[in-house]
Amino acid sequence: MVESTLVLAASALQRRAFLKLLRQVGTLGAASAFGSTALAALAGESGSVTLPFENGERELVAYPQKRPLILLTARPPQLETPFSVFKEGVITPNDAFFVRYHWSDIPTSIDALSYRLRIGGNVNTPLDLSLADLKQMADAVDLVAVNQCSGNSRAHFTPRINGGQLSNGAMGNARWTGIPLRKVLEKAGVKAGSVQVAFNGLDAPPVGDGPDFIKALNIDHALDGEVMLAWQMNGADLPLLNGYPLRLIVPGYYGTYWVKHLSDITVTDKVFDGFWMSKAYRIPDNQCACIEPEKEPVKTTPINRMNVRSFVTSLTDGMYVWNGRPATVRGIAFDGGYGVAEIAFSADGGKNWQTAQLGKDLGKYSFREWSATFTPKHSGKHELLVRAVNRIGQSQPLSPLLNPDGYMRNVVESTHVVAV
Ligand SMILES: Nc1nc2c(c(=O)[nH]1)N[C@H]1C(S)=C(S)[C@@H](COP(=O)(O)O)O[C@H]1N2
Ligand SMILES: [Mo]
Repeated sequence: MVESTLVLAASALQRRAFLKLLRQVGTLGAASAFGSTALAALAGESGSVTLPFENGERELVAYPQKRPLILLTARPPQLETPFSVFKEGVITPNDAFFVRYHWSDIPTSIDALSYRLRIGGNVNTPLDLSLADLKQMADAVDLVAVNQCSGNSRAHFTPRINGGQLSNGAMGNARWTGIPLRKVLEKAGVKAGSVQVAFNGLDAPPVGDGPDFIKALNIDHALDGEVMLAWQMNGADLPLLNGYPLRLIVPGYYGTYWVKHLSDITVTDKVFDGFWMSKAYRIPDNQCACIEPEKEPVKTTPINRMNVRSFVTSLTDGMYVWNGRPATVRGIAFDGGYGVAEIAFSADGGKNWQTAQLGKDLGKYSFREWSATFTPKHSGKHELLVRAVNRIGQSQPLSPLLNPDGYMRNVVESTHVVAV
């Protein structure tokens, strides 16, 4: 008892220190370029956090246009959003949005005037477009959508799974502005017999190191009118680290397809077989995308639509609530684009469930806020569980589903609070 109280006190202190840090450090100016200085030198260090798993100590580092974020790697920059950001609101601020890259050779300065997007391959008229051309091509459209890394939450698996040891902050929800990819493909004229469309950005592997990061979508998907070329995020230019000046938005799909600093779109007449499609980012080709521990899947398929998830955001492990008084718990839920239909909340580790109240609907690709009220009937620990169901009846497992890369974690999350 004494021991657990001490642990709680320590984590509360850490949390306070952490919040203080977040308040202290303002955001940097909205520059569209870092200049030529090494990125690492520009990143200001601002303390540290301990994430709730083994070897969870991380530095908080402020990169240009970013508030201090959780540093996973510096070369290339991989930054995670501190989970407390998700309780600020349903839209993730640009300066708090996570950052993921594969190769260290990333653009540190992009001139918006000389920037070009090339469309080629199996098309009638190859195009070479400026940002201004793109903005004139069609009416701009707006869409609120979640971008989540396939490996979000990977570090919460036990035993450990190889790959970036991410907590739950490799996701974010933003309002994206741009034009439908379809408009550009129609202008170029997709030839009959086209199979896929491949997307490349301005970043590259260091010489001799490996395959360029190129992703592909099936032709029907690319032409569905929802996949977007976006130049704005939450009403401002994309931050450089989130893909300035243009990125692909693939609503409902894992972030791996959301290619940043988009430079080349290539229509193909066969399935694109680059490394990042044919070897990496693949999941077991079955209903659950899962497999027993230590086993290798017989057949795999490219990772695709996100599964359904939900989180408590207003309370974290070890926080206190008043015994005998109603406490309102808030959180977020999302899925791969069917939309969240219902959220079940339990305050007693899953013995009893109640239906949570859903918040404002910002569209089927957005985070959806929810809230539920419970009154602790005894002092001490209470285990809060939350489980979302989407509009096609998909839900979250009570124990984690496994695949070799630790992708798509969506186990029912549990938060322990203490009634006093
Ligand atoms: N050009 C480029 N685009 C990229 C990547 C990359 O390495 N290079 N990584 C992808 C992956 S795996 C993810 S999860 C998202 C993350 O988007 P963000 O960095 O804006 O959060 O970007 C995607 N787009
Ligand atoms: Mo990712």
